Amino acid sequence: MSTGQRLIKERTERTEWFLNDRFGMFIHWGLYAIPARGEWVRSFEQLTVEDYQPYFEQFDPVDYDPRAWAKAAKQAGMKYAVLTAKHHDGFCLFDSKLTDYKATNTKAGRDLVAEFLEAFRAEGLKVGLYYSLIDWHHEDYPAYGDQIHPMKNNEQFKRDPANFHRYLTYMHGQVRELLTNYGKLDIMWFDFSYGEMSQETWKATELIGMMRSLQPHIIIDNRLEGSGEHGGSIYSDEPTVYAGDFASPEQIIPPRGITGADGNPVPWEACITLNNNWGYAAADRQYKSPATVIRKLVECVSKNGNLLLNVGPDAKGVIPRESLDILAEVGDWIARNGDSIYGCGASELPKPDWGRYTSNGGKLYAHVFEESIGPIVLAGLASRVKSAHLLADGSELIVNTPWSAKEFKEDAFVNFARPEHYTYPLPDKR
Ligand code: JFZ
Repeated sequence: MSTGQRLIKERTERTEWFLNDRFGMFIHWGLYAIPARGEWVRSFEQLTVEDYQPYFEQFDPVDYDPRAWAKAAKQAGMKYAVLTAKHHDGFCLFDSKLTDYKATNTKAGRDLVAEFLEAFRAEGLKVGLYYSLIDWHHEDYPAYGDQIHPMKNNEQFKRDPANFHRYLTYMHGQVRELLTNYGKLDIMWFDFSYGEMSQETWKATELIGMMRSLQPHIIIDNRLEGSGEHGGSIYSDEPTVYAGDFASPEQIIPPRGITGADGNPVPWEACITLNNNWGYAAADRQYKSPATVIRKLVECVSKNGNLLLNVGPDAKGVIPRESLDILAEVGDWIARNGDSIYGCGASELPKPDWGRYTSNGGKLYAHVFEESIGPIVLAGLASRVKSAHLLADGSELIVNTPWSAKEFKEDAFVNFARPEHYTYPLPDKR
């Protein structure tokens, strides 16, 4: 067995639970919840360290109750959650010994990561942490190239890249803290690589070696390597050790899922926001409807992928009401239809006209997205459909060929007596 084959085999074993669970909660939370203009505010508005400091002084999440977050996630049907332990602004929600720029030194006065982990584990969810490779606060993090980041004129632009090794010691040290002091972590979500800032610039082989020795089972995203066109060796049949366990398409669902060079599916997880921001953005009211979220979840599963759906709690620590309402409706649907999501993946059939299929090998789930004008057609399945039922209530659906469709001999026809008898009644009140 080649090294690449061994790495792919290990990846397959590690990601088994992940591909079964399918649906998780992403949580972007930090000082940026106070300006409430998204987590990139420091960069986009070219704020200096001093400009940003008041948010550190003000940070006081009096309503932070991770047990309420965990309940909302669980009721939404989510099986795991990933919290920003540190985002690009460098502020740590955890009690790192390696910096003073942390929640314990704010009015919060406590380790917010530890409380998050405890609360989510208590609800039976798997837990992950997002850790930003980029750090706008650390004095040894070098300036950005100017191709993607509007950081020119910022004081950080003058930093000396010769001291980058000190940042690497810090970054590796913090990852070691997270993997040592917080019990079993299921996911580590690094973000992100760009240009030269990727792969061994992060001392990625060493980092992964340390991580695997501390927590061999942990699954890691693919952003220690580049993203986008340099999507990384996770797609190849000879991945690097730091290629990651899953690909992380952002704000997009891959058109055809993701297949590796060996023809086998590559684990992936689309990360998607509920409105148009990751961090809390008070003015952003453009929330997706529950029906859209459900259909996007189905789309991910129908392409062998996961959905990591983001919430951005506010400065007090509260998940926005709009987000909670959407999650509640999604959860309502999953409570009745979860068998078509968990443990399911792509069916071998082409996408049907009226919606999507998911399958767990034994059963085929027909997700009817369109209003039907008659029976839905299961193209090519004439001799294969033994019976059909509504998943939500178990009621029988009649499979027969209408008189006007006798010539379509390859196909099966499933009847719906009334519109509300669609396989999956989708809430669409928005
Ligand atoms: C990154 C973060 O910058 C963002 O704040 C959020 O955390 C998201 C989940 O991940 O978003 C990216 C990452 C890479 C690119 C653009 C946005 N890129 O390579 O252009």
